Amino acid sequence: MVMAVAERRYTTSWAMLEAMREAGVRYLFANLGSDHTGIIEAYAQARLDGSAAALPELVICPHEFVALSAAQGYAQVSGQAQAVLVHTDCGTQNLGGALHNVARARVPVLILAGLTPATADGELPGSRNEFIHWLQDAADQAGIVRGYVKYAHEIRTGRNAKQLVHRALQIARSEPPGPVYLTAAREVMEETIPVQPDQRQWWSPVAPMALADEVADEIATALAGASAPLVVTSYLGRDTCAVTALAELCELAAIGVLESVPMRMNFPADHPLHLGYQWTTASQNPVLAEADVVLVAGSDVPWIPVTNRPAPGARIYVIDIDPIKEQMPLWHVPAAAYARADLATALRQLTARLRQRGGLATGEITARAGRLAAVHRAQRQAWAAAERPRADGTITPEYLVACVREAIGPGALVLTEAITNYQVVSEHLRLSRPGSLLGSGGSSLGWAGGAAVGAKLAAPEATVVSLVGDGSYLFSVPSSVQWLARRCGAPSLTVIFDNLGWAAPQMSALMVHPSGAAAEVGAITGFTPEADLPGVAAAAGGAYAAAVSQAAKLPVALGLALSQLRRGRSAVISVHVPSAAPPPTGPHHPAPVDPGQKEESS
Ligand SMILES: Cc1ncc(C[n+]2csc(CCOP(=O)(O)OP(=O)(O)O)c2C)c(N)n1
Ligand SMILES: [Mg+2]
Repeated sequence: MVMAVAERRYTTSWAMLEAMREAGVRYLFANLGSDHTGIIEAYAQARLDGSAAALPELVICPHEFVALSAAQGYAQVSGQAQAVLVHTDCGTQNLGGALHNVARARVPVLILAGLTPATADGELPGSRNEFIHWLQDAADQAGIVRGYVKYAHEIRTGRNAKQLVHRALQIARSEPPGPVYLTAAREVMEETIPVQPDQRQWWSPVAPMALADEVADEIATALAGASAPLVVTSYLGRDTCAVTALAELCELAAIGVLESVPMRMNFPADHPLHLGYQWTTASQNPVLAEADVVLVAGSDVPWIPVTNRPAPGARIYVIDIDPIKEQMPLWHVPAAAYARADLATALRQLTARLRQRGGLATGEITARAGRLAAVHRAQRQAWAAAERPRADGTITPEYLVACVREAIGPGALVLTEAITNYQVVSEHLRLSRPGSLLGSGGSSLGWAGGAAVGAKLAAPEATVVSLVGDGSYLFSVPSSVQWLARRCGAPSLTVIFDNLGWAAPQMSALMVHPSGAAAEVGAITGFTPEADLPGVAAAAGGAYAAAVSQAAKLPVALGLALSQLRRGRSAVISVHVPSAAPPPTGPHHPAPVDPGQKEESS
């Protein structure tokens, strides 16, 4: 019997998907619903007539938070905007904190959501025919995301669907990049329309912006005249060219670099001008205190003023594509000038200005470079001394990071969501390769799970390694993540810093109430009874799962996990480490948990 080939229709759904592909969207990370009938038909049609390459590849994601985190990870690695398809109303809500991360990290992602059908009596193809179509009629669906997206709009007719997809992606990709949100009712996505031509050449993102001449002059003059110039950066390394440009500038004028809340590899850890890292600081950083000219180049949190800030007389400059953080209600750095510019371009301008004007005192610069190199070396020596387990074999976070560093080598791509161990990860990983580090850019925990899948899809040759807290691991929806990783052949290694709970909120309480009830009682934020965290990954995605508590077993355990990874299987290894939160001062604390009880692998 000959099967009838389905009638080929050119629909709004097809046009939207085709436009995404034209704009360089490789993957559509999707969680589907009754609003997506036109999309499902388009993908099925593409399979029937062998035209799947005209559309983004459909990646089915069992959870929207994971879908958006995967799109973020892919875009962070590749620089190419990706797309996410979610259900109307509740599907949009389930994006949750992943949207905050994408917005804060300034990552280009197009989110497409359905709207419940706009007609109820069969007036148009796609009209309401299921009970949920009434329940999912949200009064202001875009209102769910409006505070986080650069652009939100409804596609009201298929006739300009391509135009709107390209426009949304142009806005998403233009600096500072970010998420955009498009919606369309089911009837609109079902509409048959005339074929829409390829429009890709008309929608490039806005070209990079340079410093105005007088601003470049002012900053170059300040740097040239400084006796202790310092660059502070958090995310300059999202453009790997900016890392090279920064090194050139700093070497020319012996400028130190301090990474504050580093979400990228911004400056090589082994460069003698690298002067360390700071996250949530409890005391003044001497490097920052000594600076007389501070250039903040790509940072949302260059310091936390209540504990750590530049000296009152220091002259501060801010160069950033987002220099005054319009999206943050309270933000201020007391700068002499704020400039909006592409960082690689601006840094090259400053280097050229310094070269042109000449007159840099060579002897002084050589002497300063020597002094900074000594500070750099002393920091590294102190860090190296901390890289050992306790006498009883307890694995310290420092020792764990050192073992991971030795096991994965310099070529790995590392994702960090290690929370109270962020600082330890920064200091002991010693990353020096541009593009070797990713952070969420925001604060909504669980990003690393989906992001690792997206990162691996973007860099299939890379060894992808996530360093996460146990709480962050559970926030990532690990069942969904691990199923997805196996389904799309994107394995990674996850190392869990398992301190049996949330250390961070306890530390927060102690910072505000150093000798209050929480200090006396101890952590009420612990996870007991203990869950089999790696077991979740084994069950959902066939991952290699192991738990380690004894230092002597750690290198072998990491080696086994990596050998599984090389064979294409994800691995999740939970490592018991002490909590960063201090022990209770009083007798009222819960019974201590022995982290050494469990030691197994599967
Ligand atoms: C989605 C989300 N919910 C809650 C928080 C608040 N929060 C910040 S840190 C933290 C605990 C993280 O635990 P874990 O990953 O185990 O790291 P640890 O604090 O133990 O180092 C929580 C709950 C958050 N940042 N994001
Ligand atoms: Mg924890």
